[in-house]
Amino acid sequence: MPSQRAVRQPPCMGLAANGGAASLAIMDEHADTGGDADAEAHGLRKVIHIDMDAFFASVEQRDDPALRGLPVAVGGASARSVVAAASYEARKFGVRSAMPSTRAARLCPDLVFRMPRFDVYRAVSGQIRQIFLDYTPLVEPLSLDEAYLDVTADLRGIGSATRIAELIRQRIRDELQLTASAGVSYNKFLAKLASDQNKPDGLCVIRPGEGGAFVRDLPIRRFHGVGPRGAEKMASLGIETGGDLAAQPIELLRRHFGSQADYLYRAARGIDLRPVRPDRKRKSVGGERTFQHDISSGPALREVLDHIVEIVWARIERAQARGRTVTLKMRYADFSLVTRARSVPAAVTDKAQFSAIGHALLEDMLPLPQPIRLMGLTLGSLEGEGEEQPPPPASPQLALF
Ligand code: TTP
Ligand code: MG
Ligand code: MG
Repeated sequence: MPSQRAVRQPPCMGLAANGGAASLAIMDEHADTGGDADAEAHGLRKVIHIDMDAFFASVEQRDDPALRGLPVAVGGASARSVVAAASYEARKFGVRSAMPSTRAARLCPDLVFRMPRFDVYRAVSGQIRQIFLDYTPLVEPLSLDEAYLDVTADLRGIGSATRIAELIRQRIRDELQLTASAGVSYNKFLAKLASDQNKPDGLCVIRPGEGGAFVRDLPIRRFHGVGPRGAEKMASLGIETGGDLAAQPIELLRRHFGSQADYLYRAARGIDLRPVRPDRKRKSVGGERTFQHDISSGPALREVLDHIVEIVWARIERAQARGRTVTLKMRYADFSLVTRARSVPAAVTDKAQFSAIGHALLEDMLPLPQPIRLMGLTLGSLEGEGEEQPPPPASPQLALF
């Protein structure tokens, strides 16, 4: 008798890189959510999530053939550096994003380190975005290498989300010599899970009715929006999987997870009502630092500003943010707050310019009337927000330290 303990197949139709047209056609009959009003009334959309494979590392391998097939880490090799991206060859050794570089080098002695080239990654990001926009105006970027697309009513009348996902993957391969993975489903939550399922160079479709089963055995840390701390808290409540989460009453989720509770409650059932938001308005990007001891001397202030520039610029890069206004904020020892802003005609495009504007604002304020306990720097007036100058940021920015 054959064993009854069959390996559980994820309810996801994966396609290998060269998935044949025949299998696509068969999938399409079932995969798409249908553009009819009935489906939409139930919150069903046709959503694709695209995510580039080992993005920074793949771009480095593309641009330097000597790196192809080798374990590559993008990031500094020094003791204080971390790996930003690891090629799939490097991942076989356990090398991962955010790992200290020294640990990565221990795991994989032949690891080749390359410094990041953000300008190139940004340019590629713009190119993939242009490809997406050929199929739908409803494109919501999540980071440089990924985006949600709502193709419920695609611009080319293709009708099949799976077909569109394959066309996009093929175009990324042909036009950019890079690979992307795609998830196709009826909402954002499931599409994002799906794009991760058959990485690299994979496609996964989660059809209507399959979401609940897909989520049931899913480790909770794979839920988009549940960070490492959230996962820890879940674990302390005995919630390890989507199924565990689905078993919790909404009241308990509200008590422990506040405003995220409704999202989690639905996600545990494969439901997500969030629309794909094109050109999501970005908040200003910034950061601030509160000092252990108040400072007032010019050299100390400049040094602190340099440090803040480094950290905030990294955030700007990550958020792919654009802005024309730099705002310097300082809180004096007596807690009074002062902000100074300067705008430039075109978006600030490099760190040196960002730093120079911040320093000019600081120099204008020296000497300070009293020591400060906090300094912050923000890039605002983000493109896509119209021509209006936004007010200086009123909301508290995330603390840097
Ligand atoms: P990801 O899409 O998370 O990862 P990836 O594209 O490298 O690999 P995967 O095939 O699993 O999608 O991130 C995209 C890029 O963002 C990544 O190439 C480098 C950068 N990044 C960091 O700089 N730090 C990080 O901690 C992570 C996760 C990514
Ligand atoms: Mg990626
Ligand atoms: Mg990504």
